[in-house]
Amino acid sequence: MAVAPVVYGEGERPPRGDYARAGDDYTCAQNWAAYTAQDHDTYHRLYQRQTAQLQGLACSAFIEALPRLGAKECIPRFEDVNDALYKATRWQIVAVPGLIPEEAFFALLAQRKFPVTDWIRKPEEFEYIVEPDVFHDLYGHVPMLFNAHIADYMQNYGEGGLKAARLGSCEMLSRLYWYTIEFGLIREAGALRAYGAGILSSAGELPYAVNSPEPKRLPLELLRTMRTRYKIDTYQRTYFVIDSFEQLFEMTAVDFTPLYAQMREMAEFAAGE
Ligand code: HBI
Ligand code: FE
Repeated sequence: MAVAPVVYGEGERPPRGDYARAGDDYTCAQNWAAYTAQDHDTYHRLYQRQTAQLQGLACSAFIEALPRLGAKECIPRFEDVNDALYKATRWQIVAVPGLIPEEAFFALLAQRKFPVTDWIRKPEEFEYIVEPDVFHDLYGHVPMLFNAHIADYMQNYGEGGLKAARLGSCEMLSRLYWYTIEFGLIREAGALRAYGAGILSSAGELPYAVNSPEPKRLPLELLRTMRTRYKIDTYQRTYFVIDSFEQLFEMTAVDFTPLYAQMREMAEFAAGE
């Protein structure tokens, strides 16, 4: 296994950062029975707080699909989520112990499998957590996988990622993922709305990304986006905006090979430039 097992604290269930329980593809069993009442309560409270502020901030595809996740009072069983998700877009979710290496991540996406971290943050991390946990992955990402265009975009991204890895251009492609799937904004009937999972699963960044006068908002453009560095520990300084999911899908359904070559000759942009 490429990743060294991380030591986890007593009483943390499912064990956080224990990669020994994962297979070669980094997937593992969710072990739903091991969640504590406190784990379920944390999920329920995060779910309620975030859902209460979606109107006027989240895109309509997200709001419409959210109930299809099923349980909100407790962490859903992944197999139940899959019953609905597979029927809708032929996607499935698979449990993973946390962040996994890029190539393993791309390989799963290429098979229409989205890796969902199975453990949940501790109550003292309610406001903020650096790593993805089950709330971010499930609540932030999975509703958008019910959208046919996002579903296809994500599979393309996985295939493109495997190719970028061969071409040594993963970093550029990771930026596109970051500024679309994680922090993307969309214009709906003239108004800005969030579709990126990092925004949709954050109580503070959701109103900030959509309404604050502080950050820059630029139209999504492949070269500009892939040349822009990003922040992982603060709200974003720049957001990229699409006009429709069709536009995102069409823009990215091209061969990136010449773009990577072009970008190597070009300067990068700082996060808020
Ligand atoms: N692993 N579990 C998990 N979730 C992610 O979102 C993730 C990952 N590994 C790599 C990764 N994202 C990024 O490098 C993407 O740009 C590929
Ligand atoms: Fe994410």
